[in-house]
Amino acid sequence: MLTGASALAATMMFAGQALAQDLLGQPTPGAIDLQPAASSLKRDAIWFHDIILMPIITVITLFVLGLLIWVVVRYNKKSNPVPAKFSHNTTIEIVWTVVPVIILMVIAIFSFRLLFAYNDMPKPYMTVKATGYQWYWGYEYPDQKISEIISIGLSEADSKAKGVPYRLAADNAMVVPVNQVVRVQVTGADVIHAFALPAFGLKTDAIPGRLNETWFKAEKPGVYYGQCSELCGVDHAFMPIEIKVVSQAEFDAWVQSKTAPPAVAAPVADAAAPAAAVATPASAPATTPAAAPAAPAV
Ligand SMILES: [Cu+2]
Repeated sequence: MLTGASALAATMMFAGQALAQDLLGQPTPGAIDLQPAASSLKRDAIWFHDIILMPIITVITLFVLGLLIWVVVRYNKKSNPVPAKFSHNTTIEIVWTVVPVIILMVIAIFSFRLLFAYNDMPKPYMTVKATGYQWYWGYEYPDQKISEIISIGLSEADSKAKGVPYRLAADNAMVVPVNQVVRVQVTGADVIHAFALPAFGLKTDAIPGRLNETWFKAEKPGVYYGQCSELCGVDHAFMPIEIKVVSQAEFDAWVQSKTAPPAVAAPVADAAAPAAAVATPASAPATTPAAAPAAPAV
């Protein structure tokens, strides 16, 4: 019991410490708790984990540990030389059947409530279709009439140069406005991928031939990172998800830059981006760490 309690205390201290300096939208080195929430769904998920699951599992673990220690100390050969002969006890058998059922029902009530919250999408402001490819993502904005923007993970050198986290940052982020409900339609073009972003509590399979749906409402502007979360081949670890949450005005300007005709002089850099992006899939394998540094030199 003492070992268990001290381990728990150490864990809680560690968690409390990590919590104080957790980064928003990306993992924190040395941290052990869930990433801080940036959407209501994630907040609900954290509540379910911290208030329902963790206390239950802690109590059960300590209870079982106590039982084990009790049996070892009280009923070993030395302290209990003549063991009892009975092998059934109706009362205890009913208790250890009914109590777990009640525990599971309590968990189920909160679990289903969270599940329904995920399915109960408010009226969306916009839709983004996220398609998983081997090994990058494509983001299409049907409402804004923006055709698919290819998003490829940055090489280690590029990440370092830009000061962004390697294997989390991408060349083109999914850009969305803050405080708006964004519906994400998720599918896969070749194999099964998974669209996951911890800060928004998202994890949806990207399955070829099927259109899955999830949603989020980002509460704070910023850059949020996730990763493909279904083993999808050799470069599975190199297809990050980057969502850039901006103000409504910035989003409108971004949409303008993506939809403006390429002939206009001012947004040349932006207008050129989709063309460059579309060209990249062919050279996508070049984003692997081994090939990436070599590519610019050639
Ligand atoms: Cu994948």
